[in-house]
Amino acid sequence: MSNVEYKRALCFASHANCGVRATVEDGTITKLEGDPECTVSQGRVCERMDFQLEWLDHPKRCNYPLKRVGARGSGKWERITWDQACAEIGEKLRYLADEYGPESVIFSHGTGRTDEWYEGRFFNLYGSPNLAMGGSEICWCPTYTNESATYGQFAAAFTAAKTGCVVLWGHNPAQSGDFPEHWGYQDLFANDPDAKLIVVDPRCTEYAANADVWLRLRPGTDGAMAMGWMNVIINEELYDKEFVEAWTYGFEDLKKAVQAYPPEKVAEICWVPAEKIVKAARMYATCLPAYLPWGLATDAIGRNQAQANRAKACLKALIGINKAGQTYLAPPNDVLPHATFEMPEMLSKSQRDKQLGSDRFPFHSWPSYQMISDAQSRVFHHPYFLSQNATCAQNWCAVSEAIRTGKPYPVKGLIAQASNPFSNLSNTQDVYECVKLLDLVITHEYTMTPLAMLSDYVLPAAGWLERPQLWGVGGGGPCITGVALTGEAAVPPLYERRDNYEFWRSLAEGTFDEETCEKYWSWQTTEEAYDAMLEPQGTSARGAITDPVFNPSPEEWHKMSDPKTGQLYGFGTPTGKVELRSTIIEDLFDEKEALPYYEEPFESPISTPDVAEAFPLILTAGSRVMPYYHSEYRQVNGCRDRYPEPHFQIHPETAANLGIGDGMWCWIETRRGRCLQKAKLDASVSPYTVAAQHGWWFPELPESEPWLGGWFMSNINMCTDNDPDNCCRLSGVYNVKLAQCNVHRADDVPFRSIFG
Ligand SMILES: Nc1nc2c(c(=O)[nH]1)N[C@H]1C(S)=C(S)[C@@H](COP(=O)(O)OP(=O)(O)OC[C@H]3O[C@@H](n4cnc5c(=O)[nH]c(N)nc54)[C@H](O)[C@@H]3O)O[C@H]1N2
Ligand SMILES: Nc1nc2c(c(=O)[nH]1)N[C@H]1C(S)=C(S)[C@@H](COP(=O)(O)OP(=O)(O)OC[C@H]3O[C@@H](n4cnc5c(=O)[nH]c(N)nc54)[C@H](O)[C@@H]3O)O[C@H]1N2
Ligand SMILES: [Mo]
Repeated sequence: MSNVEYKRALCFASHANCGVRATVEDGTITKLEGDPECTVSQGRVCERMDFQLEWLDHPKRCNYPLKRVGARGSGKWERITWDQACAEIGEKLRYLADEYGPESVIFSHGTGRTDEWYEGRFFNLYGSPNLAMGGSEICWCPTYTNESATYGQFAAAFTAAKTGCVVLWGHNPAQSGDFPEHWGYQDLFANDPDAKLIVVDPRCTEYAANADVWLRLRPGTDGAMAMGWMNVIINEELYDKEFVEAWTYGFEDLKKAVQAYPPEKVAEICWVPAEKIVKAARMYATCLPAYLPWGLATDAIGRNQAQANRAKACLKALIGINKAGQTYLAPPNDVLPHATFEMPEMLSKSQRDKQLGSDRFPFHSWPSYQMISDAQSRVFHHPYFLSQNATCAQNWCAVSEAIRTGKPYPVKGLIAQASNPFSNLSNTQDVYECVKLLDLVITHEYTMTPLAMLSDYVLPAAGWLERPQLWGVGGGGPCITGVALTGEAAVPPLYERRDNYEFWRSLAEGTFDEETCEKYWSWQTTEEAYDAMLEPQGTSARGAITDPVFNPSPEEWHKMSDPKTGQLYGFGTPTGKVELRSTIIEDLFDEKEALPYYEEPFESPISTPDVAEAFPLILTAGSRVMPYYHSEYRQVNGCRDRYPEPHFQIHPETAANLGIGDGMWCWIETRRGRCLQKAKLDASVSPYTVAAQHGWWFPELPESEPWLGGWFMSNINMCTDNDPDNCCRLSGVYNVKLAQCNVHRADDVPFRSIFG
């Protein structure tokens, strides 16, 4: 008789981290299904579960440490041991630190698929401020920084038991599905079937099709739209007067600023009728509680990013913060944020000052982290923001410049974990050229990504089924609320794979002296590390599987007093109020930047009419599609067979004018480059917009130059931009969402010979 066990895991195939029940027979997983006992996801899982077992032991998985033996990109490797790999890498890292300074080594960090604190811990100990080249710079962190500057924290989203109105602004949970947005909305609308729905999106998403108001705005004009809503809400006195009077700073200044954005003018900018703008603004301000969650689009639009997000933050504040079902900030408590495990205090001021891009773009780097953290420390007693965001944000444009020019100092080494910059950073041709200029590239991966193919060492990563998992201690709100939910490894790591914590611990052993390792890397396993993290919450890695922690959250806690100091909490900003006029931004820049405003995208029919002549269509790039996750699963049959090719949406009239039929392969081209995708005729996008998918490469192609998995072929980031002059002026955030493009049929490409 076989020995059957059931393991309770959390799926890390996306950020939703749903509970999964794994059936393990004689040490082999035979079935994966939603875990009905999971308090959060309650048995729900998405279609990605269908192919997780195929991926666990797929022929394209990395299983052993590899060292490059031929020229970079030649595809020639030698299998070595972890000990040898880490000893050799450690020696090289010590050499780079001695010769060029530890700041010459950077880190590539993708979307939060790991716990993140261990990479911060390693880099803070090593002495480099450059946790670089990551997705987070254009994802979530921009909103996090803006909201923290505005009201001392990022808005958590865990209290919405009731709603009068939901606004999906540049956010489509029907395809992006991240917790709590997607699962949470189902519950929200189930509780309040008459709740209003407003969608601000250039495409007709599943939610837009059912919305009370759909604002099909011109991509990148979000700043104007938010200012327009505030114009209506303030002039018609629909805002929460009591809250605004008692708890905001700079209202009169904001009132003046929004006068420049009457609905008629916003209609002209955004290409949306004025009546619809007014209708949406009134609905949002009067159907309370109204909930406006985070959405990626405004983080990723480049130039106007910071001010568009500031405008959104002010819009949230006008209807009141810390009320059930609205923007809610997790309250102060004694739970250690996981960011403390990064040990930001180990990085000296002089090394922090060297962070690439921080001189030109101080609003997304150490100068702003420090100011925001100082302000927060009155309310929160831990270095909350400081460490959390230092690991997330980094200026890809500045990194690229430093690699190319050696200024302000040389960049020589790159460590990448859980990230595929060839698919996900803007201007991929630049990524390719920059990687080739580096002396040392190390990748910890599930699979041979184009970056892995160009690496000196590739280390095999254990996936979520092969390691314990911890959810909720990371992120902006939860780490302060003290939510903790854990899962267990279903099986031990296959082959010689090691999990993310073990990777850094192994690398630390090769790099630092014994004393440092004993002191700072004493936990032998991930489980031991999680035990230490969860101890202050009175639980352990195993304990929180069956008994997760959820701290209660009082409403309007900003009116309460700190029991330790007796002081009123207020908000964690320099004035203790919600700063509609930002004193932090004013100190970092000038008076003009302290209030939100709209600025045209770096390329648009208005800002660059000459460019728009040659590239008349507006590209929006990378709207999510299920079940792909960025560049993942292109080699997994269970997924690829169902969704074999990249597509872009184009209006049938536009397509007809260009001689393009449904399903035809086309070139999408911008000033930077071009890529191939198949046309999907779709009347729901406007005739002037095309919406292309991101994340495409072809792992079935050779793993050596010139193919390198076909990173350049259908990759929309061949078309996006990373020129520092075109980035957000405050934060340096680059643009992965939009550009001016043209589209034409690709009759010249021998698809059959490439795609089979
Ligand atoms: N299936 C799948 N799910 C995912 C991911 C994935 O790769 N695949 N990635 C995960 C990650 S890391 C993230 S950050 C989230 C992001 O998830 P979302 O926040 O949902 O982001 P997107 O799908 O990129 O875009 C949301 C919507 O913004 C619209 N949009 C495009 N340009 C603009 C604009 O200029 N203004 C406005 N207002 N809207 C615009 C798009 O049409 C799209 O419908 O998804 C997560 N979930
Ligand atoms: N044009 C355009 N570009 C975009 C976007 C867009 O909307 N448009 N979205 C941007 C956004 S929001 C983000 S967050 C980034 C995402 O950027 P990335 O995070 O770089 O995206 P992925 O393709 O998911 O790459 C993750 C890699 O990590 C590996 N991996 C997954 N889990 C683990 C793990 O636990 N350990 C290790 N060692 N490896 C693991 C996977 O195999 C995969 O190769 O892309 C950005 N790029
Ligand atoms: Mo993201």
